[in-house]
Amino acid sequence: MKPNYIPSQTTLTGQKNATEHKNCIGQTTCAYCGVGCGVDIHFEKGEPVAIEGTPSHPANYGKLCVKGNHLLETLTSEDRLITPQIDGKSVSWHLATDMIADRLIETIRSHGPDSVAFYLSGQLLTEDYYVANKFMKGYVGSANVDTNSRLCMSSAVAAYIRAFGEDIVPCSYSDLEQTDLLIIIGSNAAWTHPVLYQRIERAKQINPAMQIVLIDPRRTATVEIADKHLALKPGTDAAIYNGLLNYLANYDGLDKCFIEKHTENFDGCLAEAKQWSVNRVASFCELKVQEIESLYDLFLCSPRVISFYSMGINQSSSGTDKCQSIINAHLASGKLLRPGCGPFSITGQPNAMGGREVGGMSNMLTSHMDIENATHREQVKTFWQSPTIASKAGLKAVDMFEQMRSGQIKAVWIMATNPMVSLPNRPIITEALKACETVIVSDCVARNDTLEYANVVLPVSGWLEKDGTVTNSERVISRQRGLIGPNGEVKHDWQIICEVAKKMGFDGFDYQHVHEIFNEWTALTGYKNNGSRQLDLSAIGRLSQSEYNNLKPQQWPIKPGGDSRVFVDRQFSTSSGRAHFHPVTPRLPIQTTSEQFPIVMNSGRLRDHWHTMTRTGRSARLHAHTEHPYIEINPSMARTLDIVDGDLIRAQSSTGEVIANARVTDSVRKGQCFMPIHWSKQYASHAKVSALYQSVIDPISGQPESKHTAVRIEKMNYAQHGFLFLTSDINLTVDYWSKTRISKGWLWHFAMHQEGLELRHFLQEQLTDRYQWLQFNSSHLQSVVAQSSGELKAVGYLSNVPVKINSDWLNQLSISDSISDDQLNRLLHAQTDPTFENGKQVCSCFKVYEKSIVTAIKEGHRSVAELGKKLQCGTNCGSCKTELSQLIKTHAEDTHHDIHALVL
Ligand SMILES: Nc1nc2c(c(=O)[nH]1)N[C@H]1C(S)=C(S)[C@@H](COP(=O)(O)OP(=O)(O)OC[C@H]3O[C@@H](n4cnc5c(=O)[nH]c(N)nc54)[C@H](O)[C@@H]3O)O[C@H]1N2
Ligand SMILES: Nc1nc2c(c(=O)[nH]1)N[C@H]1C(S)=C(S)[C@@H](COP(=O)(O)OP(=O)(O)OC[C@H]3O[C@@H](n4cnc5c(=O)[nH]c(N)nc54)[C@H](O)[C@@H]3O)O[C@H]1N2
Ligand code: SF4
Ligand SMILES: [Mo]
Repeated sequence: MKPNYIPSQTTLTGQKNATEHKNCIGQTTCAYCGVGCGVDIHFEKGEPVAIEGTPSHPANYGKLCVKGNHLLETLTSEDRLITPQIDGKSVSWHLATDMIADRLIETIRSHGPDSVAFYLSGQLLTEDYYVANKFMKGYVGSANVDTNSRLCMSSAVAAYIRAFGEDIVPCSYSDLEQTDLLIIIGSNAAWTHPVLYQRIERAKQINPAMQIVLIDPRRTATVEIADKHLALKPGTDAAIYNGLLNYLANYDGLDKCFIEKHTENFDGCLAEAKQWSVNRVASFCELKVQEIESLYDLFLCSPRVISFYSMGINQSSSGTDKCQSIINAHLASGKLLRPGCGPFSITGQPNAMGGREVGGMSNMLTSHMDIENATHREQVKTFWQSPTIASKAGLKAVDMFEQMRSGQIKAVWIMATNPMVSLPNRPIITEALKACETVIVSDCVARNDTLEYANVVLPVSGWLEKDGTVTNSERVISRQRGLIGPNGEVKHDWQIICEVAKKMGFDGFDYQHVHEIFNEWTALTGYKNNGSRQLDLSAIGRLSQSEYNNLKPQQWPIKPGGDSRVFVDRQFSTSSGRAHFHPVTPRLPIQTTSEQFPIVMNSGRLRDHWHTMTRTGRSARLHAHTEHPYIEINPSMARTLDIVDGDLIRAQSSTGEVIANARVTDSVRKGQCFMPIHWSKQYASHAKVSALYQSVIDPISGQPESKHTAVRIEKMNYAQHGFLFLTSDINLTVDYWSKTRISKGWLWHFAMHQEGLELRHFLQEQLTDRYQWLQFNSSHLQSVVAQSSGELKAVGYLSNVPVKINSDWLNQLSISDSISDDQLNRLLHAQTDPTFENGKQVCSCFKVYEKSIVTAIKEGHRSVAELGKKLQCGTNCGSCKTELSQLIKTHAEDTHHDIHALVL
């Protein structure tokens, strides 16, 4: 019989390699988003060979999106961090942890507990997070322990706490299947929470009466599922919900009984909302009165409504109020805590929720206790038997880096996040890391933009090696299992923290196995809880190692009978037991446009990349969807600025600049542009979009305003444009470059201000191996091709205009054993083999390209299902289905025009 999981025997001293198990399936969870899908890993002869969704996991019931499907490709040992380093030199663990312990002790002794800080991540496991938080708050005695969740969830958290008295997400995924109206606001779920999106899509197929309204200034892939799209002026969402509350009051849409019995401060809240007539909302949000009215009518008349929100709401200088305005409308209408209803904040990272539960942020305690509450502090201290407890909230991410810059924080330990790329205002973050005397970075990769500033670098186990639990967006706790042995000398994050803690003389960190941390933490959630907080995991009980290894996904609150709805008795976690309304005055973004910077820059995610690409960047297949960074601009702006699609353009803000290819599209509104967040210094010279944002934050949550900054845009005029294929990676020192991975190497686009580069010479200098070189020069093009034993090793072009070469063709040539004279000739003349002119790869699972899809559409395959039957596209993970629908819309019309033209 096949085991349904592989236990990993992890101890502080050694690890048992789970791959000793031969042919079997190991179960764990996906490394990426907050949907928290279960994955089955198939092992053959101890090697992970295939991945599929776990059929029984309640988050995904067997489905996986494109990122999940390609997870195994990210497990390469290339560029893995495998040994600890001090100042760039490999050292033993013993030395590294000694040094950290000494430095922290010394810093705390000389400058006090608040001179040290931890900067953590929603990609840590709950157990890692728990010990890090215990270390700082209970033993160092400072609450300077913050996390990248500050950039992600903190506004949602602040609003839930303000409204419910506790950080409770009051919905489940199954609610999405039972609702009448789903408002998707500030989320591009089609790309960012794809498996959830597919659940919604299916729910709508089963119940076509279900209405979906998308509210996003951009027309994103998520529009495919929506009955209506409200492309509002960015930053104006709170007005929509204020106006809604007013409308509900005017048209008998209030649940007076619920308001009366279970809430407080409604009148104050309504008084503010009263000022928002439909007309005022429409003009504030730059929408039509009729668009607003029909949304409000839908809300009023639908018995069950969900507002599904994410970064378009949270990442704002008024994010907490925006979330609160959403909660206000649901409280007022009583449309929450019932099936198919509620204000549903969707978490981004795989364990953002776990981090919130253990109190991983600087203004929280642990187990949903309040750091400002002396009784809570005392309870936690007693439970931990810790020498101290932080007496006040610590610094939030942006302020924490500011205090590094000003010298108050002298030691920081960064784990599982890449702040140089993800925090706003890169110049400030650079100064902060340079100024900080001790920068410790725990990561899995050998290179990222933050590691460059570390004095001490620690190699950590990554996905499939690390072992613990995660909590997803609907409060389901799942095991993330360590199914393969660790690379090199890597250790788990919790192990490293515990080793340092012990060296510092702290006595609460003597765990032999990760399940002991889990047991301690779940017991703490129940300690003196007495029903005062929904987060009580004590019913899970003390688990043995094998029970822990076998732990099935569990949604909390954990109750007999399996109903895990929250606040069933309508007793909220506030001191009065009532939910709190809070009046909201809509505020516009702080980083506004000006004469100097007239255009709004929005930022967000792509379908096939994850954050700063340290993982998805390892998969050639995931690169294929979007090879190079781009900026979306509206056609009217493009005309004014004389920009055409594909031109290199520069966006400059008051803090920095980016350069990328223009994508001219009417999916962004006039006066706005959009850039994906994923490119770091490792992948492009000028595409770090966060550098454009100022350190502007929400006053309550401290969340940065990462969706709205002001830029000016101009076209770049380079003297020379180049294109390279190389089998190995190089440091390209030119004015502009970006690179993408193909299966046997890298492709670069580059550009230079100066003329006169001799390409062959330049490449020969970069490459140490000896190759056979072919060269072709014309008045406008230099081409070189290098081979070794018939294999293609390098291709380069330089011209005064951008050189377009099909990457699949190069990929194909790079993997063939020999290249024909005809292909060499084509290479030298930069003429792609016509069979490869396929357009972009739309379906990553079956490698289906735009050209064949368009041909099939023109042949009459006019639905996603028909395209799937013909070409297989969209039939595996389904992540490309929205793009297929968009192609059908565009090209079915084209065919219509073609026919029309023929008839004429
Ligand atoms: N493929 C992929 N999936 C991911 C991730 C990833 O890196 N890649 N990251 C994960 C993480 S950590 C997170 S936090 C989530 C984020 O998930 P999402 O929030 O869905 O993703 P984003 O693309 O950041 O932003 C969502 C949308 O907000 C819109 N927006 C901008 N300003 C406004 C506004 O003022 N109002 C409204 N209503 N909308 C606005 C943007 O146009 C964008 O389409 O994704 C998770 N999933
Ligand atoms: N302008 C703009 N900025 C944004 C956003 C935006 O939409 N616009 N989104 C924000 C949001 S929502 C988020 S969540 C952040 C994400 O931003 P980051 O958290 O900075 O991005 P990641 O690339 O996920 O960084 C994770 C790092 O941890 C490493 N790592 C992975 N697993 C582990 C582990 O188990 N242990 C350790 N120690 N290391 C590990 C990875 O190699 C990588 O270097 O970006 C934020 N910044
Ligand atoms: S939706 Fe995709 S990225 Fe998110 S957890 Fe599921 S498989 Fe992973
Ligand atoms: Mo996030």
